[in-house]
Amino acid sequence: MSTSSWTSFLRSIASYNGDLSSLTAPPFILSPTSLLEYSQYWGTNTELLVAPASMTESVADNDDPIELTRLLAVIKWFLATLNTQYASRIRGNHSEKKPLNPFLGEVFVAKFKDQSDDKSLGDTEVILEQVSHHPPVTGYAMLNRKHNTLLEGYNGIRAFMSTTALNVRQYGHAVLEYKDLDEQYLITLPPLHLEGLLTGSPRVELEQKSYIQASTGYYAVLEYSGKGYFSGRSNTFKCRIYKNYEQSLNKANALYTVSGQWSNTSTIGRGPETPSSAGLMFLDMNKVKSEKLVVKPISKQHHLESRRAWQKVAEAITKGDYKVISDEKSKIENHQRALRKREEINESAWERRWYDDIDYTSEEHQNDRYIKLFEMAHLSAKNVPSGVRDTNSKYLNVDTKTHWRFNLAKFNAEKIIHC
Ligand code: CLR
Repeated sequence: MSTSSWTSFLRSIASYNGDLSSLTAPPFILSPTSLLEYSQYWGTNTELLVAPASMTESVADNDDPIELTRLLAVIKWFLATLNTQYASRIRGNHSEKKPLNPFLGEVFVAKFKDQSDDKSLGDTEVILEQVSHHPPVTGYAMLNRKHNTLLEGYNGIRAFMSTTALNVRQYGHAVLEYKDLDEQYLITLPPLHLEGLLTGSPRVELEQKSYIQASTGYYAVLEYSGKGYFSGRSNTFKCRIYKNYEQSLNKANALYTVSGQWSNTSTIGRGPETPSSAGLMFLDMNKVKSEKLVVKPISKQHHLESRRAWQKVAEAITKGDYKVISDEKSKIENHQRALRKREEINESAWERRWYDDIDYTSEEHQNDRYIKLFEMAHLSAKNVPSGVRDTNSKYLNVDTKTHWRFNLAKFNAEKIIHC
């Protein structure tokens, strides 16, 4: 990579503020993968994902209520997804690149195949759809039919530049549901930034907090830090678990604290701190199993499926053929522009395939279970950065409450695009 082009790229993004689609990057930091695919990593660890589904009274091995045991199991799974979403995904080439900017209606479907000997895990279907192009918003669902478990949510990315980092705020949330237990978990998406821009090796560091609110009342607060904050290590976190949101107002009420590195090992202890030496091992990421993602061959894919749609661009990026990259990208962009134009003339809108937009202010949603979870955790259910409190004065005047939600019935009725 030439230093001068890197420097001029940095200069060009120094004042950058807004949506990723308008960020133009030089070819050497382009990734051949669509940003849509980045949501697949919610589903990599099937064993941890489905474990809580079979945790009923009969497996209790201490005096804790089983609901608390299940929340701890959900946290294990969550830490494993953080690792695949933000760290292990790039382990091979060590730094982040700029993903392809998904077009409206782009989809990615695949299956995490059960590789266990006794086939007890079941396959997890991955169902991703780009529900908005500008700003980019992805709808995601991970469906394990064998364990009647569904994770679904959406993710809108906004980014702004500070002196040394690209800061990213995620709009949206995830909801994990164990249908047989009628139990739900609302999960907020952590703020993050890209470090290492100045040295040309960008990597993600999570920051601030994210929350997990269980329908059982239990509530977890995860706090993130990087090098030189709590400790000298990157990817550090501390997670405190409380009986409910009200109890969390005083740290001393924490039932358990888990701490360590979400990309490596973590320990657990009772109460508000984990004694670093005496803590009990909570999760060793090196021992977490991942299932294998099986994607249909490109020749069998529909033209809206990511890898087929971007095939020529991806090949050109791998070869470093800048002219073909830009020609093939323009073809996709022009086609999208023509579609939008036609919709405008016909006064119609692009029909989302498997996701619905849900307005929380509308009458029909007043008894929505998700709204209840937002209320329990005192989180704003408006269209604000994920994890913002309902009392945050900066966002009090935001009046949109539109969220995206997976519609299983639509997916089951799908005739053309299958995992
Ligand atoms: C997308 C949603 C996933 C988690 C996730 C992981 C990595 C993030 C990505 C999200 C958004 C886009 C992202 C990426 C890391 C790098 C990339 C921030 C949040 C940016 C756009 C790359 C910019 C490239 C530079 C060199 C400027 O669940």
